Amino acid sequence: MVAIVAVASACGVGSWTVNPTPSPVRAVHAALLKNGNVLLIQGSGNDPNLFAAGTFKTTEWNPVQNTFRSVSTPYDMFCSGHAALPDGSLLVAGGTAAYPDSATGLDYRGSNHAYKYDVATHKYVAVPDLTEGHWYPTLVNRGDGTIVMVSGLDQNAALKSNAQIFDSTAAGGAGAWSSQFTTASFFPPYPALHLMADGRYLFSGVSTFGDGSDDAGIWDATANTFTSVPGLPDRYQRDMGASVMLPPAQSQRVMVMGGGSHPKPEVVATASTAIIDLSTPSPSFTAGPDLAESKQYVSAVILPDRTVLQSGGSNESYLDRDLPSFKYRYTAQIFHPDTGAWETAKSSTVGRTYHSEALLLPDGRVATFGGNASDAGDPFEMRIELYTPEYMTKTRPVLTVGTAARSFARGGTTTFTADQPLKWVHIVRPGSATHSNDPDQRLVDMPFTQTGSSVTATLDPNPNLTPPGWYMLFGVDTAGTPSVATWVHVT
Ligand SMILES: [Cu+2]
Repeated sequence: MVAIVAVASACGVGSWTVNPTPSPVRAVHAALLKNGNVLLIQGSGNDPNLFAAGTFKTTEWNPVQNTFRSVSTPYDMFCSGHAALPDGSLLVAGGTAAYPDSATGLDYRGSNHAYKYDVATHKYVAVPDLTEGHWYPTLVNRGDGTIVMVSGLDQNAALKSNAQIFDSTAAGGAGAWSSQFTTASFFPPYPALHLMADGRYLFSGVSTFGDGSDDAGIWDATANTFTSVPGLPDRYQRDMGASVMLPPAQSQRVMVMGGGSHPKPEVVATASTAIIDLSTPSPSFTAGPDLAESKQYVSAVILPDRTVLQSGGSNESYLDRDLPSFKYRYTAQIFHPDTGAWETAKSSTVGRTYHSEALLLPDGRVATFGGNASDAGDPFEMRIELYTPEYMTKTRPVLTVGTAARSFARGGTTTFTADQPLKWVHIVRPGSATHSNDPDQRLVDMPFTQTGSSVTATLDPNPNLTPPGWYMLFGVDTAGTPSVATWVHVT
């Protein structure tokens, strides 16, 4: 392992800025849309009184203008799952049908509703209901543009590992769910699933409220078969750790970071990480370099210079937040997949725990949102804090991408101009995050040729590397500085 040379003072690289305007809604869910705005979904926002009143909220934040658009929210999307569809609309499924009921002793009950958020009209559009309720389901793309929805508490508050597959092109574009099936291996709520190049999924062992008893492994959603993978360290401390496919996706490596054991306050978080190389015949986890501090509720975000930012979290369950032992984790680090080393980033100033998220923005900054209970003493963290990486301060390469070049197929090419010689061209899937879970996040390398300013880049023909949809196209110059994003549509 190569030690990375410190490139800044001990306080770390980059900078953090608290957005002058807090979010008008509790950001339990955050998804970057193809128009560059961020959809922040509260639903009832973990407030039983709002649930009882039928008060469900969503806002669409424009990070350039710093404006918020209130969005009518048709059901309680609190603790739903979500993933972008091929046309860029956001599929939202499941959520909350009822809060815990002390009279019956029932836990949260899952909603069976599903909608898609239409980016052009800023409205939720109904799609068919799920067969049963799902509270804490994971939604993740497949190479054919369908979406797998799996796990969660059902309408009777029973934890089930049932799956359905949504095809947005079925029924004349109205969409349809497949019949429900039970997954070959049990998946805990919000399982971290990563689409592999061969079309199967890695379940990395990270989840929300999973106790570690369910093996990490590889799931074939078509044949519904499962093969365990060995070697995940601290498997009983991966609750709300982070799990990310390292850039570029062609390397087929997934990294697990941190985690705890909510709601067991006696189990503190881990600082350990692990990496699995899915391109090998019998993949297994190997230990990676520790985080600077133990943390659960950690977020991991792919940056457009092919590194990964980790931020947020706490040393133990947020339920302990009033105990002297509880500590927010403000440290942030950048992982360099090429050297396998962490670089120290500037620490954040806002604490983030349960129900917090982080997303890459098209300009290359990272926006962080949400968290139950804030370090300012409020019941929910409404502040938005932005991380500005070092590359934002550099002269950045400028890509000029014509309209026709903004749509291409898997196996196809796109031609545009760049004002600098480039080192890399790649596309990044917009984030769709909740509970440290962002399963579709990926950066896909596009091999290219450059003659003067003219660049022609090719997208790998394998559909499983690049599920169809909207992506951010970046070029990176020979100094490692990325351009800002141009939105492209992959068909
Ligand atoms: Cu939750």
